[in-house]
Amino acid sequence: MSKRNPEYDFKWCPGCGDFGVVRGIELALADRVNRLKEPIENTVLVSGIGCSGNLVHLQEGPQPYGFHGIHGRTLPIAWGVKTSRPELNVLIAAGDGDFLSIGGEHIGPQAKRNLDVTVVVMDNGIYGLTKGQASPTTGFGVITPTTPYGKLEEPMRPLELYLALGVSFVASAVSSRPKELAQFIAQGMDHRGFSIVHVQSPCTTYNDTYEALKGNPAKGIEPAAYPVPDGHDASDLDAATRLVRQKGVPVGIVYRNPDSVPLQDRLTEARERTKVRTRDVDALLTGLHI
Ligand SMILES: Cc1ncc(C[n+]2csc(CCOP(=O)(O)OP(=O)(O)O)c2C)c(N)n1
Ligand code: SF4
Ligand SMILES: [Mg+2]
Repeated sequence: MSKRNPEYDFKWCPGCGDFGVVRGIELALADRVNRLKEPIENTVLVSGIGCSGNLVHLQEGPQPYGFHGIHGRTLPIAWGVKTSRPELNVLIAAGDGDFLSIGGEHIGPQAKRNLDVTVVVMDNGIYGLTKGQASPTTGFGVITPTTPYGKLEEPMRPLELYLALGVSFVASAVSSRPKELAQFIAQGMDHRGFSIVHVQSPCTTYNDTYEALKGNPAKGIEPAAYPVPDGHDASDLDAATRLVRQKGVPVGIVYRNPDSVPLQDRLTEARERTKVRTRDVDALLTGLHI
């Protein structure tokens, strides 16, 4: 994507949380360009399918390369981009359905490889584009077109899942605070290894969670979102796990593995070893050992 496509007529609904996410990404990329003196074209933004996936067409201002992928397969696409062009900064934007449901099987392997990409998960607790069906993060008992008698499954707890799978950087954010979100995304992109910024991004049409996240004292609603406590040690996996098991939505850097070794370093090291073996094979083939 070199400029915004004027023929692309998709529009988000008024108040959709995804507006805050797109702003967060724009700010994080502008910061990266300024700080690292890296051209914005060095970033490839891979998105999935959903209201969230349309983000790739809705960037304002200077544009990264964009790849509007297929549902649930942002990680395989990003893996291909990063392993063939390791010098590129690869950023992913995917919905909760896309990333955690159809695409859920890809998270574990990429966490174990420590693929050096950053994922921004846009969690509205629903399938927005296809008109409000239940997603993995939809709450228990919630009525949707696919759960007319109330959802029978407990909601998935993505932050716990990421930590259990070995994701080496995990942040949690809300879309209504795009500047803060931008800082988390920037830190995720700076991290060498697999980073996920999980964003609560309310769907004003099918699952409006603004009030639940922010709270409303007049109605006696406590805010679900709270800042990660100052004393939290993000390098401590046990502390991170305890934090995400608490009630509510922590906002901040949850975990950063200080010993993270990205896949690219392992590949480089493996190639060094392979070179030696190739020389031996060459020598055998040319008869030099005989
Ligand atoms: C393989 C495949 N299965 C199903 C669909 C239909 N589909 C498109 S978007 C979507 C769900 C989107 O939900 P989510 O990823 O949470 O994104 P949101 O729209 O909420 O941002 C589904 C089921 C599809 N496009 N491709
Ligand atoms: S349906 Fe929901 S997620 Fe999709 S654009 Fe509208 S408010 Fe946003
Ligand atoms: Mg969704």
